[in-house]
Amino acid sequence: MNAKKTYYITTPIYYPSGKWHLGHCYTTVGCDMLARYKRMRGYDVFYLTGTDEHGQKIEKRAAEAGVTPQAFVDGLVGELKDLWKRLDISYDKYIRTTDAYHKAAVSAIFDRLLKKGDIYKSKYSGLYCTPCESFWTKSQLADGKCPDCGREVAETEEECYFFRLSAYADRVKKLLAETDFLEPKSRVNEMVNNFIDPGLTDLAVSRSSFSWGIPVKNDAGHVIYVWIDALSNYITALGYASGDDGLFKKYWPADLQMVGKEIVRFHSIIWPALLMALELPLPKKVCGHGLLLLAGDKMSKSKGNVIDPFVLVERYGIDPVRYYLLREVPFGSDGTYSGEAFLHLFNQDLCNDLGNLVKRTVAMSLQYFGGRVVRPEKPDPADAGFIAAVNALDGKLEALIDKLLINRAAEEVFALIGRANKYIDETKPWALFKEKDTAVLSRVIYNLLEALRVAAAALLPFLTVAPKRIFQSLGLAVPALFAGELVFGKVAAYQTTNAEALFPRLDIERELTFLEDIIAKAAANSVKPAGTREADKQPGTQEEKAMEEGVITIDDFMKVRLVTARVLACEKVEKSDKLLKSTLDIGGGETVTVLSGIARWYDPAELPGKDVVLVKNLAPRKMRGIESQGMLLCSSKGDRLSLVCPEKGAEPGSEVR
Ligand code: ME8
Repeated sequence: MNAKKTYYITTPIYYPSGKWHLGHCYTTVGCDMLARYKRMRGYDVFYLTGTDEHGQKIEKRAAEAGVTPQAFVDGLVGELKDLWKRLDISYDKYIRTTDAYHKAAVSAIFDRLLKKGDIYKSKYSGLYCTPCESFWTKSQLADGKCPDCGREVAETEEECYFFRLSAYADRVKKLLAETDFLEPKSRVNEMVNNFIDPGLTDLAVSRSSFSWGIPVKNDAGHVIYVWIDALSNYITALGYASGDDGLFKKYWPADLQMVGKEIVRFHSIIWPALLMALELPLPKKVCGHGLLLLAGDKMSKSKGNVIDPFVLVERYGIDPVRYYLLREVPFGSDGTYSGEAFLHLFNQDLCNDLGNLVKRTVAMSLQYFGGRVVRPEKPDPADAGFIAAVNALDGKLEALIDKLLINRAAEEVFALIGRANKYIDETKPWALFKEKDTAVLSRVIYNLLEALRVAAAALLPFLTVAPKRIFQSLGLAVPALFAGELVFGKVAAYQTTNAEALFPRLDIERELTFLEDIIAKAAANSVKPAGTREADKQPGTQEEKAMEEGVITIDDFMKVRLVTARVLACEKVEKSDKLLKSTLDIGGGETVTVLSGIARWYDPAELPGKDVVLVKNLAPRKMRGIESQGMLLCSSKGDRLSLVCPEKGAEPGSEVR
């Protein structure tokens, strides 16, 4: 019997140094979809993820938190594993670089390269960036600062070990320029022009300024550079250099190593050079995807501009979060997170398109045939187009996933769902029922059930909850493989059961407010980089204690700019039951537009001429496509709401204190 083809897929191993965010989920959910997809295509998949737990940054964070580095990373790793559980991530192994087997293997790898002469000891004098743990030459600096993080570098001289990266420059260049090793292609030029052509110098691969790392054997005071430690995880996880390398023999080289674009340099230059030095086969493909941005900036732990995935999953469920990550941003490009886009996909694709198709199809099968719907003797030629659309999905999926176009693949499944909904409108089963045209009606419902079944099967790698519920409603077992599944006409007879609503429709305005609050809360709770005033503040001061109790300082209060404003015009916002749009005179010849959720309490006609109080320096926010440039103050209790107005009226633009 032929052994199954293997497929080894990896995510980067993440730094447990701060809050986990939606950016980490982006890579992990993307790889999870691919792993599930390949399993369903019959591959023997090994999906690896994990954490990169050594280095100066983590040592420092732990010291700031007053715990040992091990205790610090243990806490964050626990949270990450919990997150992956909540997102149904089907990894086969989770590697921690603090695992004993990994440390021993990295030590052996270092030793081997030392013996071979690919690692040697020398003196380094140059410029060092502490947060990035990187040495730079003067010509590599950007405006005199670290080219990676933009921070100050310091003149350093120390003894350290070097990896002979320069010796592999030509082979690495050939690999990048002449093969499909690195995707997307746009990243190849970036690597060759910016890093290889200017000259690859040997890489300093030990550090002596801190101790949280894997020690260099027989040389106290030196630890192995965090990137050598981290990159090796992809082979140590399979048992390389451990004496038990069965998995390594089976799965290496990796089929796909997915990373964010900011670490492509490490994975497409240092990593292949290291493997060449170890005389090991190279991964078949490294893919550098784009980043998830928030308001144009990279979502990142240190900036605190993050979306908390725990909150999203808790409120909306696993499927909507997975769907958003897989559908919204084309792999390769950057994409900006938007609450509006998330909610739109929820209501439009999941609730309207998928939810309705399931509900209508299953309900009709029950109402018209008590759930028993049998395959027609032979299909009607009139249905040929519809059947062809169902059968075409298989090939489309395969071609798109081959090119890692996950979002396009999701689009194709939803195109079929849309086609099936349209088929209901075209065939009008309720009219056929009225006319007692049972044969045609049965054929139509069978066609719909088959389209739904194929779509649900195709969705299994993307969503992990809804497709299973659909199979239950269809009275079928959930398929483990695609083989023979994505074909129209497979089921001879259906016996459907009740279909509950899969995705309840969301109130967009309410949910937008909720989603914006998450961002505000994350920013307020973000870890401040060491060295900032906030991070240096001693806990336990009177000010700190007051803040913990929800008290604000006068400085905090003075940050809010409250002014009086006169309502010039007011109207209802189209398609909204809650919002009024007011044009306000704020003095000095300036006007602003403000949206307020007060339509239940005020008729737009009663507002013009009123003096009100405006929060003037609130960040603008778009609702229903209109930008609101502030907020009106209102008092509210229970069901009562009233605008706050200066008792004697006030000149527009008067300060409120
Ligand atoms: O770089 N958008 O760890 P890290 C999309 N330990 N993906 C994002 C993202 C965002 N805004 N933010 C993070 C490290 N990621 C090293 C890796 S591998 C041998 C060592 C994802 O915690 C993306 O995959 O900074 C990115 O490359 C990775 O998290 C960086 O995670």
